Amino acid sequence: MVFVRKSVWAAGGDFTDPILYWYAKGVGVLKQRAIDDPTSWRFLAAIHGINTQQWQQYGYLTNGEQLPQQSVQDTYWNQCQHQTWYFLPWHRGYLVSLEMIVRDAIIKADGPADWALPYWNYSDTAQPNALELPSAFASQTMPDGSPNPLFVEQRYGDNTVPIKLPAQDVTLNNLLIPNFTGVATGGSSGFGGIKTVFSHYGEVNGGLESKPHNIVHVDIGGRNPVGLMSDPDTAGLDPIFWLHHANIDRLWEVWLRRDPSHSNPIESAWLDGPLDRGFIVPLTSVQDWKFTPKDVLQTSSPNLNYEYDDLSDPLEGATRIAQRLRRLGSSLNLDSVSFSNMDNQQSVELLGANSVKLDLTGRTVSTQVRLDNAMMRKIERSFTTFEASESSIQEPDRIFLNIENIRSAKDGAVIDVYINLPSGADPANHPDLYAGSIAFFGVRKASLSDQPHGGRGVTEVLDITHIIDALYLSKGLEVPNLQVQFFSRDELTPDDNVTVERVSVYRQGQ
Ligand SMILES: [Cu+2]
Repeated sequence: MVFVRKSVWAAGGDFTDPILYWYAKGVGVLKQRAIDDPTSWRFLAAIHGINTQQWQQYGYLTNGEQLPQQSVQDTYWNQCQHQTWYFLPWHRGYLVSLEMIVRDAIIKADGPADWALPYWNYSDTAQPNALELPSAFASQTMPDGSPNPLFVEQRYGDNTVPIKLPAQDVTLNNLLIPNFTGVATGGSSGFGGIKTVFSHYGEVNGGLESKPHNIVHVDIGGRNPVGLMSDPDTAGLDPIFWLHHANIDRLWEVWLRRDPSHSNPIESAWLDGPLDRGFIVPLTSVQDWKFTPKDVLQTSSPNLNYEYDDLSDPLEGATRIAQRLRRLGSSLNLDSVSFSNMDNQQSVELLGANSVKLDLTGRTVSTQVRLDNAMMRKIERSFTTFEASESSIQEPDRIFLNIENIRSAKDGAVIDVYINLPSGADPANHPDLYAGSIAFFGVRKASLSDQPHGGRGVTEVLDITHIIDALYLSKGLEVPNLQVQFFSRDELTPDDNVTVERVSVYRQGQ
């Protein structure tokens, strides 16, 4: 039997859905287990990440409680892969572990033997409630009046009840990214992330990881105070975590199917990696599973054994290049044009950078990136030569804004980034100048200098090609600089210590 993961909305998102009713029951059983039991709720959450101080503060750990032996902690805990091309395969194995352990608990409680983890498709525009936290997670009690194991007090969201995600945060443009693997510096960070070793905290966010993954985390967890879902060291404690990640896992499958040119990496460094520390999760209290990305490529394979009820393409076959050429008024017959997606063979060059480290205290900060004149002429040429012929088409250069080495003492912030907004203008009135958003999920830990990563913080790469296209069409590229504006969704204090080492702009092309 292949288990079918269904939409949380398939039966309304409340406890009349047996999948959610039994998920709550199963989570309740796991929550009763001691933290040194590998099938307990807290052991499983600690595999993602644990900070004992935060756990105590939130009541998930009592002072002096017996933790597993250090060697067990070193093997299993603090494994989650972020800012890396292992982000998707690691989380896939992690979900399988949780799903098997919860199913086992459900079956032992006489629940359905075919139970599978549901997913939360917040981007489903056909579903009127898609953006709302499903009510089974929002109510404090079960139908019989007992406490609801799916309810979490530490979800602060945007202070609306129930939590509702901003629609702009769950758009799926990143499904248009052609390559799985990004380039390490300056250019596209790929759909799946950049090549790294074992990366509990890395540096550059990949496309799907950035959005919708990171931003949905902090939209649910909130920031004042920082809720469970906003920090990777507490996120796995929230039962909604698993439905969010099932959706991210589903979007990986959607991406692979929606365009025949989309594919997973074939390098052994990915398939058999990481070599410096392997992935391992429990399947039962006595059985482990060591896995590599190669082991999790087919969801229907015997060790994974699941499929999704819906893998349809939310973008209905749209491709990034066709969208772009249409935007540029191309007269080419797009159906007869073929493009190669060899991002990794393209060159990446710096166009310019700002000159000062930024302190993002407050709500609005702006900086100027001076652009290299010769580089801009080069980009201009890439626009004027691409129309040459349908058989030898070259896409004009793509342009990427890099927000480098973002550091913060706290997770949970969301900063919207705009380019060349007229001074005093309301960003809401200029969606065409929106570059993207940075959501702080894992930035706190990536900023600590005692971590393997050395406290370099996180780098966000935003594709601003659409803004450069518009500049080209309106007044040409005779621009000496770009104004980059940061709008934090809430006030950042000096204690938050949010800084950006450098803001830079790169071209990627032939
Ligand atoms: Cu996550």
